[in-house]
Amino acid sequence: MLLALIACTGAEPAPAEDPLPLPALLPLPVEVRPTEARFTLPDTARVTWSGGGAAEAELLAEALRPATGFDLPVAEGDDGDVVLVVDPGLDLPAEGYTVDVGDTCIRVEAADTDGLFWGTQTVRQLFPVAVFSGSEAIGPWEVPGVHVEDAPRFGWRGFMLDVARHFFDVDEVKLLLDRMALHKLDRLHLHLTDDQGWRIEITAWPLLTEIGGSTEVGGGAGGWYTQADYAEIVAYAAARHIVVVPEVDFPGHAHAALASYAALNEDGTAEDLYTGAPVLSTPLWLDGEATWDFVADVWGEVAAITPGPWVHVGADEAIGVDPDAYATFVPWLQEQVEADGKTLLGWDEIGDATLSPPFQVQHWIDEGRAVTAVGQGATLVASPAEHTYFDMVHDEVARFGQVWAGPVGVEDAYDWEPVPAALVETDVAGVEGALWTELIDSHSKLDFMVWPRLVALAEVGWTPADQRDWADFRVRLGAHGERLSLLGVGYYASPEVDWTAR
Ligand code: TNX
Repeated sequence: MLLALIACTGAEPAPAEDPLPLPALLPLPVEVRPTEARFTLPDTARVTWSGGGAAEAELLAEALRPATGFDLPVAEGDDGDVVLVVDPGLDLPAEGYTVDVGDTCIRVEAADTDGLFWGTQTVRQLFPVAVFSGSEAIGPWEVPGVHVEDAPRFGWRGFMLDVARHFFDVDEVKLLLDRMALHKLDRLHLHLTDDQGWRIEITAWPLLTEIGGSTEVGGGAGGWYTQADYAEIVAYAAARHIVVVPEVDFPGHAHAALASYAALNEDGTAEDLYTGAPVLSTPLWLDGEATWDFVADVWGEVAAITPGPWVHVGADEAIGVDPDAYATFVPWLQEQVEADGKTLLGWDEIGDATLSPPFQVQHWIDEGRAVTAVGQGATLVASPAEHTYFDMVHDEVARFGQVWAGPVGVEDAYDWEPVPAALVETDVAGVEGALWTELIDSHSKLDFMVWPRLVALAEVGWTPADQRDWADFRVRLGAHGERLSLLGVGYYASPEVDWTAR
């Protein structure tokens, strides 16, 4: 660390000035030590990388160019104004990083490129808020001297978007990924199928998208991702150190599939498309011969286009499914996805089936079932609806949204513990926020429901429990609102927070 400090320190100590105030950092890093130094990004600034991190350096430069108006060339080396270093020999945990701001440079070090990337997100937040402007803004681009040492509490810091009830296109998902990355979130769970829509191309079963993807809640045009679109999302996410987790929800929530193929129906007649908002959860016909081949085909294709290790099989709300059939189907699903090299993830209800580790359970409503699954060797992704369901109404003022687990205020989204009392830290992979979209038919409504609650969730997933403090978070979030505004995020200005820029 001494070396790093020396590397960013000039021969002459900088003249003493009042220290710059430290900008709000979200999620809160593990350790933040202000120093006397002060760095100013010159218009000739270069970003250099060594040992890895070329792509991360380019993304950082891309993020800083619009507001600064600087060229910010990127090159290999360790002599830049912003220096990124990947060194597997460094004694840092997975995804960990250090940032040192000295008088002459900013230095980010990590043992892996995940950590390096998260470090660059901290660097962005250390600049004046105007750096988030999409067009040239007024400097100077001064950064207070600081030493940051940081690593996440949990490896799984996710967000689920339901693209089935209402479809969101590739560009909308990319925008979301950019915003997730800024908050060090690293899993995008796409809920790709439900009663009201089928959103992923399956080449062996083309009517799934042609028919099942042709509409959405309210009867709009719907839409779907071609496999090439999906690959584009996966690659864009990967560049931002986010893993895409696809969900195909069976045996319940299968109405769109049954509307696409007559052969999947017991009476040999395709269902009518469903465009209502209420949960229907039409089940697969598990006695049908075609059904199991169909499911195997779907998972074969979805697994093949998913480089990440996890796939989400849903398995929630299997209303009307015989419990024995459920108990046979879910372990069979596990065999299918394991044959494709993937690890199964499912909602609470999978606690009713007998599964073998490794697998993951996503807890949303029934802690007992989730704990049962953990008893079978699962790790838990914590998404308790009353804290993480961002389709819930914010409060009495905002009104818009679902109410069954709400309201979910910013403090509710922040002030909770992801490890259930019956479990220990290592049972828990992490946390995930969720946006179900029965009511969400536009990107502005998405923004309004997701933000700022997802910022709160990000800190729950990242920051050690004993360092989380609502009163402190509230103040930092109040300053962060200006960044969100500059990024064009239409967040809900909750009255729980004093938004400093408003
Ligand atoms: C419950 S969460 C559901 C979804 C709905 C959501 C609405 C879960 C596994 N199932 O199908 O969209 O509530 O809030």
